[in-house]
Amino acid sequence: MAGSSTASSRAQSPSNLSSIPTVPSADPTIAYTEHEKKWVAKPEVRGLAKRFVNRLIKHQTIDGFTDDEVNVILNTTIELLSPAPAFIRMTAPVVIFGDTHGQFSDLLRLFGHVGYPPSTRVLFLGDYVDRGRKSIEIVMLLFALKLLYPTQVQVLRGNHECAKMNRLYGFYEQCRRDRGVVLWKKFNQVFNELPLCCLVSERIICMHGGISPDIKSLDTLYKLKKPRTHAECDTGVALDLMWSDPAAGADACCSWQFNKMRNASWMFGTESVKEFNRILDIDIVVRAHEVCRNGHLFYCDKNLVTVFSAPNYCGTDGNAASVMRVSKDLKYSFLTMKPRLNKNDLSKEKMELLDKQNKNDIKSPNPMPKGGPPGLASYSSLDMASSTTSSGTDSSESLASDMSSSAASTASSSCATTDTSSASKSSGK
Ligand SMILES: [Mn+2]
Repeated sequence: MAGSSTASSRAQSPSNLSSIPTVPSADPTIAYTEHEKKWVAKPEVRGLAKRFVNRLIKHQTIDGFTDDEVNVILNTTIELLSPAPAFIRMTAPVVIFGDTHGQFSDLLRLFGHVGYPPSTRVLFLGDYVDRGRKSIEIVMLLFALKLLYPTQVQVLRGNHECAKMNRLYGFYEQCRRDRGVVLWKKFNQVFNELPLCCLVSERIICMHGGISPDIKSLDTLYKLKKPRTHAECDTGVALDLMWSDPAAGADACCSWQFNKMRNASWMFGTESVKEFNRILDIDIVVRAHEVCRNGHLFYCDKNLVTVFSAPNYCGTDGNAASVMRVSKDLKYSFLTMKPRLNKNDLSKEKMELLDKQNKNDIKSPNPMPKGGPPGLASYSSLDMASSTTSSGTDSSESLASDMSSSAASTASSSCATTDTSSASKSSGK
């Protein structure tokens, strides 16, 4: 990782950023996009992938499939993804999902509202595994859909798609219990092949964590290699894309500071994000990685938005879940699934925290009242209540997710609101 002095000196001299003479590297996304367009799984693998999808959607389980069959899906996913660069492109319209963390029934509920591939193009920002109880089901559904519709499904890597994390936070235990450790290792081989960053229609950049002081141009992303070892996951741009966070409140005026909350990577302020968007000539950063009370939250003068798609995270957090819909003409909106909370299940501390977050949200308008980020054609905010019902009933109530079942399907062990990086204690610090 770069030292903080490097970052701050660079941030203080923004003109240096744009004047670095670089010979543009070949854009690796072009070859990969062509590869994906032509790629078709063998008929028997397609048939198997369809059976996985059907069983998962209908019965929320892969019981009945052998380990060999799971391996066929995983090996074919590796075959499809190994030529993928760390940086990929997609074209809107697309629906963007944040963290899902093993909350499989909640993911199905969101899919039920936005539609499944291939009719809906989807981009996932990582953190499929750990915390919730159905991590295997989430990744198997996403990989099977990826094999069936390669250009309609993109799956980025989150910090939990690293063996060092998912050994500790639930995925390993689910694999060991349900399928065996050999399969856990195979899942992590697939995770090593996931891209880290996606540019949507040249205007919206997406990743799991956030930006990096070491990204100086698109060229940096063209040259980025997928991290395939612990050491590679724990350094440089790859680490930052999976781990960094925007700073809020008083810290938002700092350009870059060590991310103490994660014990890894950076927290970045408003000016850093604006500069990043300016030098890359993009409109907005879309990232996940942090739970939001309302499912999504704008930061940095609306130059960045966090999207989080696991409602009532861990069965305790009381948050809503959002997905971000980007239309063909780059208008965007959010579908928000509100948790139906049983306040008796929430601790006094949690209720106070939710009340506090509510007040903070008023300071950071969300959804955005008017205008929208510079460069985007327009902005609209729809929550699921207003955008998907036509009956005129109390839609927020009717569309609230059944949090009692969600809570029951998540890990009963306590979990933090955000990840703290035990992994990153060894990340070169
Ligand atoms: Mn994360």
